[in-house]
Amino acid sequence: MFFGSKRKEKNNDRLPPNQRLTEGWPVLHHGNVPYYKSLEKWDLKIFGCVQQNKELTFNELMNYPQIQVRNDIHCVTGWSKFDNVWEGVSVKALIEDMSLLPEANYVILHAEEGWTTNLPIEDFLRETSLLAHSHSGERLTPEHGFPLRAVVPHLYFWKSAKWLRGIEFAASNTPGFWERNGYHMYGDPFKEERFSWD
Ligand SMILES: Nc1nc2c(c(=O)[nH]1)N[C@H]1C(S)=C(S)[C@@H](COP(=O)(O)O)O[C@H]1N2
Ligand SMILES: [Mo]
Repeated sequence: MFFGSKRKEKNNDRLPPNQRLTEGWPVLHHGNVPYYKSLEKWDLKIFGCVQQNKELTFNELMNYPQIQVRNDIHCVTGWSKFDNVWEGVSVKALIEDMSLLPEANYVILHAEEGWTTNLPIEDFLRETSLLAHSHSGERLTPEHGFPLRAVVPHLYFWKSAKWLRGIEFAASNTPGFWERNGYHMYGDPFKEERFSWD
């Protein structure tokens, strides 16, 4: 009894307001799942407020320092999933290699089919942000973002673009797909920044 209530107390710190814990892993997105037969035509474009635009092949990207992180994810629709183990390229290490212009204050992540999401550059550059290719030691499935997705765990999970194809640095904060449709420009789950009016 004592341990039970103690655990509950701990979970309450860890679970943002009005979220419930899920054991499975829901699949959620707008649009179609891309199914890649090969990654020959895949690239990641880095552009905007940088000295030089870059287009990296999947293999070139994999040469950057990789990290493994464990974190909790929180979807704005109300589910949270604890203890996700991700593996992928460290955003910080990748971006250190790009010469950003001083006005690069925001990031727009571009996914397949023109889907986008926006966030401040400091949030993207956190040590816990990564471009993940694996979850729980296995390659991402097409539904969860194969071959590469962003993971920015301290914001609601819609900021973690699946099927990432571009990273744009921008001087101003331009709303992405869900942000244009009423979602919050920042999206801190612990402050319940779900909608633009929150
Ligand atoms: N490209 C793309 N990425 C996306 C989305 C999307 O619609 N398109 N939806 C977001 C939302 S709302 C959530 S909750 C998570 C869901 O990721 P999952 O399906 O791996 O759980 O992906 C995010 N990334
Ligand atoms: Mo979501």
